[in-house]
Amino acid sequence: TQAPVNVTVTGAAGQIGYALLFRIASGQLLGQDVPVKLRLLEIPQAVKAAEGTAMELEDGAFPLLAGTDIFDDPKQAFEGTNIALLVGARPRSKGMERGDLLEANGGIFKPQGEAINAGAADDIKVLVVGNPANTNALIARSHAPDVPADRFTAMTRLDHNRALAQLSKKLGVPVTELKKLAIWGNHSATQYPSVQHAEVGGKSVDLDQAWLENDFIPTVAKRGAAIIEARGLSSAASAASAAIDHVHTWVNGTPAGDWTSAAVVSDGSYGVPEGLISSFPVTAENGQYKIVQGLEIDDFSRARIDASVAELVEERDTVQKLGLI
Ligand code: NAX
Repeated sequence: TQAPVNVTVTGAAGQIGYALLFRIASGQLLGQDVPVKLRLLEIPQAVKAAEGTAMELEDGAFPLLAGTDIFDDPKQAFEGTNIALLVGARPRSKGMERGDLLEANGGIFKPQGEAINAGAADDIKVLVVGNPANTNALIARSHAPDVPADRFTAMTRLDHNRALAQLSKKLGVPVTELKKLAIWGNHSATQYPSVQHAEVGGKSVDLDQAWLENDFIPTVAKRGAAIIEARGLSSAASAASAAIDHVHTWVNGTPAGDWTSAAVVSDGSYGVPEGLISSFPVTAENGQYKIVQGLEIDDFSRARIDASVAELVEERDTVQKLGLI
């Protein structure tokens, strides 16, 4: 039998953690034949709550769960880890400026990057969920110089799934009929959900530009705020589900003739400055995400991509000034 895969989850006592851990334990992250060992990282004040979640994990008697360990030290939590889901982050509190937010998160993602560099397994794959996800990933990555850059990703799969769901509803077709949607740029309100290359039942689709601009794009980009408004809490189960999808696709690949979306380190493709962690249409093969190449970008898309990438550049410049990268 296979040795368990080590999966580290940070922010394990939070609401995404609560939805995520049980799906990992049940085999949905890596497959029904892959045992997993969970390594939970929390801040000291939340370790007790994480212990409660670990008790419930035990009570699930999951056949694939080889054990759960809890840490409040990143060095230990990332020791030997194969997959790291960086969920815990510092939320924006009232009156907090953007720079303060980036600085507070730098205090989390810098030591985590260093710990990954020092102790993670050679095949480490990192997904950053905690916001601001793209720039947090950039910070972690810049402190892990020995880890190949393409192992650091940030999550825009939730945005991708939201886009699929909205288009499916609009066209009255199941999501399985939709292909080649893409999220570009930052996981923020500036993101660009693109249907420029979308296919429905194998054919390109002609959508009303007014609907795209006034309905589809803002609905997808502001969905997080709408969930908070309705639920009184931010998206959690859907975010956990997207994190599962992101890693599952990374490991198992994308189906032929389709792609998905992920924020990955830019190689300069489509004019996105090299080194930025920006969302692109991506395929996965042999455990590697690759930016889909050679797509024609129309003027509308160009302007939207540039606007979101400009925000990422600004975030990068801010963390650079703060000495975080
Ligand atoms: P919660 O506040 O419920 O949980 C966060 C947990 O992280 C807490 O238990 C906290 O103790 C822990 N934590 C804080 N600092 C830590 C550190 N240094 N090491 C380890 N753990 C630490 O938030 P939750 O709703 O679970 O959301 C987590 C993050 O996901 C937030 O930053 C949120 O903004 C982000 N999201 C990202 C999404 C995406 O698509 N990329 C969508 C959903 C979500 O909004």
